[in-house]
Amino acid sequence: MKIDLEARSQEKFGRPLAELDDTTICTMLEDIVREHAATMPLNEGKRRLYYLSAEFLIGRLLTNNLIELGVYDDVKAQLAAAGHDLGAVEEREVEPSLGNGGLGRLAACFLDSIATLGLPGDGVGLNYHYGLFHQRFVDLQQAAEPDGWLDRQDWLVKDEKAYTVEFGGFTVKSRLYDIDVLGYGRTTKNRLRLFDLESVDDSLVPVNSIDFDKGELAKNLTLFLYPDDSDDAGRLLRVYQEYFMVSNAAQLILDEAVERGSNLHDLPDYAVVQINDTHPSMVIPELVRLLVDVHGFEFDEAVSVVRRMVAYTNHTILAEALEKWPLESLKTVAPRIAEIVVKLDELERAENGSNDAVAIVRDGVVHMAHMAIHYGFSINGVAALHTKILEDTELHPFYELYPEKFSNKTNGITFRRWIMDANPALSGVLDDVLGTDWRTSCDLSGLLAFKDDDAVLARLDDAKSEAKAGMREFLWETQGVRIPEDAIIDVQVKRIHEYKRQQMLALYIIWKYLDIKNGNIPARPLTIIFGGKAAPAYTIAQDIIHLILLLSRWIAADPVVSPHLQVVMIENYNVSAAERVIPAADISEQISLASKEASGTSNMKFMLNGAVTLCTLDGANVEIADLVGDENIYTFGTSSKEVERLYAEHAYDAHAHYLRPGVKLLVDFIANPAFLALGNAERLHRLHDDMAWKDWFMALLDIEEYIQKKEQVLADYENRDAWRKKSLVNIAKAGAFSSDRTIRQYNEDIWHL
Ligand code: AZC
Repeated sequence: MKIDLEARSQEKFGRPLAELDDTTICTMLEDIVREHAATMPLNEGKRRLYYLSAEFLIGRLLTNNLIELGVYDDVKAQLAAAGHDLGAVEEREVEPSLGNGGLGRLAACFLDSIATLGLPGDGVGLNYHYGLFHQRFVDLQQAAEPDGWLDRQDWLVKDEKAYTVEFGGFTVKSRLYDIDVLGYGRTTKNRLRLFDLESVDDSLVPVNSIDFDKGELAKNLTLFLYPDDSDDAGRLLRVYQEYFMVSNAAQLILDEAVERGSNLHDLPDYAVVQINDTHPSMVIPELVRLLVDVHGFEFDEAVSVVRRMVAYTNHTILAEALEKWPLESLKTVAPRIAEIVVKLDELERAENGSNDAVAIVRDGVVHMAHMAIHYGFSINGVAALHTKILEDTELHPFYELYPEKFSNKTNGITFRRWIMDANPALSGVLDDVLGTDWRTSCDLSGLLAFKDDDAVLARLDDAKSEAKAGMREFLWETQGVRIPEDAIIDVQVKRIHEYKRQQMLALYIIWKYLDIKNGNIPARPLTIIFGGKAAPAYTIAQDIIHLILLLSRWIAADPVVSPHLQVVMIENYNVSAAERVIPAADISEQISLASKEASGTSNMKFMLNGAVTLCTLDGANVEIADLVGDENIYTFGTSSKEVERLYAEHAYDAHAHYLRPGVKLLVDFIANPAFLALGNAERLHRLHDDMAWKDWFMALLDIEEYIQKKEQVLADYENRDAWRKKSLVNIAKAGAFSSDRTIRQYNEDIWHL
């Protein structure tokens, strides 16, 4: 592809490139890329993958697409010659708001790898107009506002395909929008296909509030991602969304298979469906419905076709995330689907001897994961430990029934975004040291040979400094905070959840604050950075945000402590913020309660960018630890086996842990009089009491060992040579976590594209 920006500027605007502003240039570049992508043919193959997901956290696309097309450096140079900075232009792009966290970002990394490997496979989801809420901090608390990203984006292209979806009592028409998905160095593409309502009405959304009229389903279904599901109306809305998504997806799948020559009896030769957690699992009864009601199949044959084409990924063992819908809700939303689900349940009971533990419908409740396991041909977990827990405990009865269906697919991250795009300085060093092959192979192991090479270690260090400078600028411009130049950067960025234990890091901060007050002055400043949103209905998570914001303000105002300790909570943390912060990190905080974090993916991004991990042996941390070896990672905490035992035997006594003197001091600090006066007393009391009496995710069990380990990390950081080596080893071993590897495994074991 050749781009001539000067000519384009003259042709479009009748003005030289030098005179255009950044926003105009951004749109112009997006147009150029989009128009070029429109001419690229799709990846072909008899069998096509449909990756169904309620979320695709794709991030900004311009830089990524310029990299995929191999024109990034050229565009940058042309802009520079006209006095423009591509970095500033990139900032004008609005980030799409189509995902919550890990599961959505994983889907985005997967699309990138599927396209890069040249496999025929599209993402299918929903076009949420306001996506996930925009987070603001008001009075040291999270406020949720609508994120009107759709008004200002330039990538969606209307597709001519449109379907009808029948709900109980009313029918809607859909509209399909596509975003082209390019692969690195490829001349062919895939698509992200986002369904919307034809009758959607944006005016239902009030300015500055995410509360809206839940009554008018034909107008509001695609307005928000996961509407607050804490009440019945919200929960029901989500079932409507899911059915809307899968009905459209199933119709699209059949349509395209027929276009490519399928007679539908051979559908599994033409299509394979990966369902990303249970949200799209109703695609199973919906495919059955279409085959029986529209295409005249016998029920049994329809089921046998669907069984050979659907695979399911589980992303969590948290009970509240494993979807269960009242059968009555399904009857309201889609009566025919409820009927088919009941028949699928009866068939399963007939086949497996009616075992309630694995039933699809039990006591009037539909277990979506059970349906996906019985009628899918594959089920996978997302890290070795997680899959083992599924097999041995959480889904054990299913594993006994179908051991051959189970497999592990450890998550991965795309190197295009998480190093080439996010960390040009480090990418440049790797090019010089290793040659550019790593950009396609994702193999960085050659770096190990330079473990004792001072020049290479120094260059890696320079790249880290450059990334830190970029982050400092970003935090100053977007958050108004200044970070000391020589600070150790310690980062925990992810959704706010008790199991991820941001509250444990908050307790460390309290400990450190008191330690500095006691005269123990650290060797250099420590900046602890948080980022993440809390579900609006998740009260304790909001309380944790409040505590962090309060600590941040409190410490900043303390003249004794503030030169040594700083707490930053990034407002509205998203993919763009991640791209600035992760490359700059020294310490990667992965401190979930062992057994609870299915995999984690930020752990992989930090490692790739040379941070050293401080972690529990949970999710993919276990695999990172195995790869880098003891001297290059810091692990602590109660083992996953022991945690499971404590839960099973109800043997964890939070209050006993609270009463230990060193611990009580820290927890009580949350509700100290000065905090109560400065902050929200209700929130602080609630959080304090929750930790002192319940502490469901056992932060108090691990806190002392955590503090000890963290202090060791900080001390070791001062041995600069040893630390640089640790950092190098982490980068060198990160190739194992390329999502290209993950996708190859999905393809070899499950999809067979
Ligand atoms: C997340 C898991 O919590 C995380 O550990 C994992 O890395 C990620 O999926 C990708 O597999 N799960 C979710 O985001 N789950 C939901 C329901 O949002």
